[in-house]
Amino acid sequence: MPRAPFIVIEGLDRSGKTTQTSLLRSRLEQSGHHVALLKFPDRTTPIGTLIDSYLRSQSDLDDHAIHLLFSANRWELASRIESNLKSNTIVLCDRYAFSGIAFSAAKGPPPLGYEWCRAPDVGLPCPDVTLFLDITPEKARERGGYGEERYEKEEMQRRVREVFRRLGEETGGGGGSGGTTTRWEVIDAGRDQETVSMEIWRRVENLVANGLEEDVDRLWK
Ligand code: T5A
Ligand code: NA
Repeated sequence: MPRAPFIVIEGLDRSGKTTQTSLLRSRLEQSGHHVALLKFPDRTTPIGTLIDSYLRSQSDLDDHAIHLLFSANRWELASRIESNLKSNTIVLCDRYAFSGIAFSAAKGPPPLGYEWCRAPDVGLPCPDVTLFLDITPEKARERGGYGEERYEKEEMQRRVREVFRRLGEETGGGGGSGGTTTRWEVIDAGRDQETVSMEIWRRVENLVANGLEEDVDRLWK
């Protein structure tokens, strides 16, 4: 029996990830699928509470330490992702390891280094498709404004976008360092919600209808 797909929605702050994951979830449920919706950071777990306090600048943590907490927050849910997929529940995820690397690698000084940032997430369940919502920092700023949380500064977002571009090339292309292998789809998220949501549906439709025969892959392994 085929298993359900693991779908990740990624992107810069304000690119519309939460809006689109929610629209996609409704559409999937309306077409009769079981869906488990995850969001990273998951601020509800004990580790998530530390992350939340850091993001709201209520606590300070060494850059390395917070990076590892973000990754641990994903590992907390790794087995749940796998068991859902095996029992034919689609896992839909709002941000994943790619955000973890992009935001930490864009920080500094001193820089943490791309390879160092990637290491703790090696071996996590690999998404079958990652939909990257691409938006310019200027356009993102028009939506509700930056400024409330730690990373919501335009220059930071510009650097984050560059790291995401590298991740897309290396991970989506199947080449680069580490074997994997997610299908990486770039979507212009500067358009209206309905247009973006129709395009997302077009990119997942076949995957969702057919399911997958192969086991869940491991990220960068
Ligand atoms: N982070 C995260 C790390 O550093 N390491 C990690 O490992 C992880 C997982 C918090 C921060 O944590 C960092 C990255 C972040 O800086 P978060 O909790 O996901 O991450 O951030 P949120 O604040 O919840 O979400 P975002 O700011 O990223 O916003 P979304 O989800 O991309 O956008 P959304 O859907 O909430 O929409 C934003 C606004 O735009 C409007 C919406 O109505 C809303 O007002 N909008 C549109 N407007 C016009 N046209 C469209 N197409 C629109 N779509 C949405
Ligand atoms: Na969000």
